[in-house]
Amino acid sequence: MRLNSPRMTVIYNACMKASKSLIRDFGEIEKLQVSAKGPADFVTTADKRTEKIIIEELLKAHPDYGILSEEIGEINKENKDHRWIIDPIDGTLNFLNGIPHFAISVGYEEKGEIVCGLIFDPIKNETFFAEKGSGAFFNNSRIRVSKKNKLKNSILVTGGPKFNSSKKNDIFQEYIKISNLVDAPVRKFGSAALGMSYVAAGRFDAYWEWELNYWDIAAGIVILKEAGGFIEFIEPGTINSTKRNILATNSSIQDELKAALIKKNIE
Ligand code: LIP
Repeated sequence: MRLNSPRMTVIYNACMKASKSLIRDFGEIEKLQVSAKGPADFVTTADKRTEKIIIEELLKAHPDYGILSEEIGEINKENKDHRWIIDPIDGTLNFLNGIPHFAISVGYEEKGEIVCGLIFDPIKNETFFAEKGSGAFFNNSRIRVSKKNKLKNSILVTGGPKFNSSKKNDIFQEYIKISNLVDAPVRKFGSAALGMSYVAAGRFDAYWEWELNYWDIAAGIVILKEAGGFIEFIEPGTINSTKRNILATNSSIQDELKAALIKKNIE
C-alpha cells in the first residue's frame, strides 16, 4: 500500500480480513445457501458474513461513524458527517455462478462527499484505492485514466439493462442502440465497482449504468476522480430517485458518449 493514511489502513485491513472467508466461500460456491431478494439481486450467506466482518472492523476503529451497507442497511444513522458505504460483494450474480469477477467495495464519506475508497478483487488479488488529493492506486502503482479522445477508438463497459428495471424496454433498447451507434466495443462484466476501477486504471475508457445503488459506486467515485476521470450523474427521469444513473469516463470522451446516450433517450 502506498497510502499511509490511517483511514485507508482501516479499510484495507477490514477488506483483507473479510476476503479470507469470501475466497473460501467462492471455492465452495455450490454449498452456499442462496435466497432470492429479487430476480437479479441475490443475498448469500457469504455476502452477509463478509459484511459482518467488515462492519465489525470498521466499528472497532470508529464506533460512532455512520454505516450504509447493502445487506444490513444503516447503522448510527444520526452520524451524517462520517459514514462508511459498503458493498460486501459487488457482482453477486457472478459470485453465485462461480464467475471470478466480483469485489468488496468500501467508501468513506465525509459531509456528503466520498473522500476515500478501496475496491478489492479477492480472486485476482487486485486492489484499487484512492484518497482525495493523493491520487489513485492499483496495488502499489499510481494509476491514470486512458488518453483516448475518440469514442470510435475506445472500449466501453456497462451494466446494461436490469430484469427489474422500471424502464426495462427503454433501457434494453438503449443498450442495443448504443452498442451499434458508438462503433466501439461494449463489454458487460457484472460489477459496477470493478467497471469503474478499470476505467480508472485505463483498461476501459468509459463506464455507464442506469439505476445503480450508491454502495455499488461509492468507492469507485473517488478512485476514478483521483485517476483523472470524470463522473456525471444523469437525471433519473421517471426512475426511482434513490437509484443513480452514472456516466463515468476518462473525461476525454465524456461529451461524445453523453451525447450518444442522450440521443438514445429522445429517439
Ligand atoms: C451489481 C452491480 C452490477 C449491476 C447489478 C448490481 P451487486 O451489484 O455491480 O454492475 O449491473 O445490477 O447492482 O448487487 O452485485 O452488489
